[in-house]
Amino acid sequence: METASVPDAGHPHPGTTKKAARWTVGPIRDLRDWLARAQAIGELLTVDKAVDVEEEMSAISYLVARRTPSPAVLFTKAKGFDKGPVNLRHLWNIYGPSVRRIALSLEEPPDTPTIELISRTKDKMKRRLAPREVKASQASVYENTIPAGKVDLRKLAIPRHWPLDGGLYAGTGDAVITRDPDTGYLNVGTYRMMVQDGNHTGLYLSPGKDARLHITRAWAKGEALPVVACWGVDPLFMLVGSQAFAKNVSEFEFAGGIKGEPVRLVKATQSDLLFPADAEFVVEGVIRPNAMKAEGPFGEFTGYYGKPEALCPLVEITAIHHRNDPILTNALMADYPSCEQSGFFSILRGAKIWDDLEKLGVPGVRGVYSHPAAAGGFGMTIISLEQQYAGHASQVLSLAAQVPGGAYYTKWIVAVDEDIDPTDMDQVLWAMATRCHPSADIDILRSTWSTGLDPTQNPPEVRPYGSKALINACMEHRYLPTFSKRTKLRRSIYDAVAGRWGELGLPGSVPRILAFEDDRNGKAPKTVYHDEKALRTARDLAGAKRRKPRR
Ligand SMILES: Cc1cc2nc3c(=O)[nH]c(=O)nc-3n(C[C@H](O)[C@H](O)[C@H](O)COP(=O)(O)O)c2cc1C
Ligand SMILES: [Mn+2]
Repeated sequence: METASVPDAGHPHPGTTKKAARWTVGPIRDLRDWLARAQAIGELLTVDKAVDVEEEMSAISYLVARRTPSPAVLFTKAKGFDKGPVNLRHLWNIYGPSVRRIALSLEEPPDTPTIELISRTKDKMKRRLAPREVKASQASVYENTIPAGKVDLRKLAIPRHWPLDGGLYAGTGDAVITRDPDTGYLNVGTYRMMVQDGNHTGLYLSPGKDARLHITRAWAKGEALPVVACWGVDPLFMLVGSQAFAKNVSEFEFAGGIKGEPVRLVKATQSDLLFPADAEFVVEGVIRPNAMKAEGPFGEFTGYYGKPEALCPLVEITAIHHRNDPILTNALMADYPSCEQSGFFSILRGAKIWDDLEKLGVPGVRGVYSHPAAAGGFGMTIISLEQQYAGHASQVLSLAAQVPGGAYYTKWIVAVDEDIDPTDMDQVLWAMATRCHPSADIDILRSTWSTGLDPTQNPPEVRPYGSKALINACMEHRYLPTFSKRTKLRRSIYDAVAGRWGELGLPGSVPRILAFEDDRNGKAPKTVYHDEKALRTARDLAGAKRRKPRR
């Protein structure tokens, strides 16, 4: 690895010299602050040698994501662009598979255990803070402006991600801001933008995505829709911009809630939109009524090229603003683990679904996980649940499959009991193999919210409709009192062994265990109420089964 050099942290925080304690110094201000902190926890690699933006940077991102540890990579030189009008730098593998960098953005200690991080994020999602508007003079993004007549995207170092992509993609790890034409709230969405010519880009939007709904309603009134796209920005905005938050509340409020202070926004110059004041590189534009142009294909989160080239809204660029030596934030879509969204979806999406379930007042949820290997975290949701009543698991499965945070794409929804850690696939598979009776415990939902990017439905025209399997891998509720008893260690024995772990020369540290024999002390599980008659019937049935072979 090359040596990592300190990026120019634009706004040093007081007390940031103590490396180990760096994440504790208060809300991250902008991308440069984020980079300094990633560096401080040893997770930033700076490459100063010239690297090609056409396929080379993305290839490095793909490969570095397959290494452990897997640092974020900042390229300071794009090959062939040393004389370009803007000295664009490029950040790749922003989070990659690193839960530590995700924790950093969530303003949590880098070594927080995964399930704990999901739980804290879920709680933070309940906290909304309205953004704070600052003056243009206080916004570092206005260090440089390129007016409409001078914009030429072809002179900028804009990457090609995959060999068969339909073009160069400038916005990927981005934050695209639009205003709802009816309610006026500001949406932040992470959407890809392909260069179409010197001053136009595409804006790809799957059905049901908020900016697409805004465009549709603006066009219905015969109006153009203004847009601001931050192509280089504090990656927290990608975290919130890629979750399905309520359609009438700004993601900026959730970003503030996560930061613990309002985000600083500045007014655009060509519209009344607001965007992060310390963004690196920002494009203002307008989507005129019915302006569409063929876009794609693009190597997607599924690990496939999404679908053939198709019409998509066209953005006419009306101004560009950028900091000095701006940094473009790039997000590679790929198979696991190289898909930029995989790692952070496993935290944010699980947290969002959990939050949605809590808002509905569903009890007993102990954890929710979107497994990163399942199509960038979109493909599978696992819910750990303390069953409290008949039908509880089935209710949770149906809701988790359809709540706003979890409905899009997801194909596999799995419920497990509370003694299973949903972030540990080995435990989940054990539950699926021992507590699920496929002929009785799997339900299918049809014609659900999905995307043309799903390769499994053909021909492509029918692709937007998905389907979902609800897999109940909880112990069958009806027979909880008599369900085969799991082999568990006695807590006193575990404690004794743990206490002598080192003395006995046992390897590594003591594994964490969730369930002990003494917890339930051989009695019926605490969460189940069965009336005596039902209980007797269950015991009789179980007894009859056991006796059978002896006859
Ligand atoms: C890096 C990245 C790129 C994405 N690109 C797109 C895209 O081009 N089009 C799209 O519809 N969704 C895309 N998504 C998914 C959306 O960001 C996500 O569904 C989000 O909920 C959209 O915001 P909205 O709910 O405000 O519409 C992308 C997600 C990530 C993480
Ligand atoms: Mn939204």
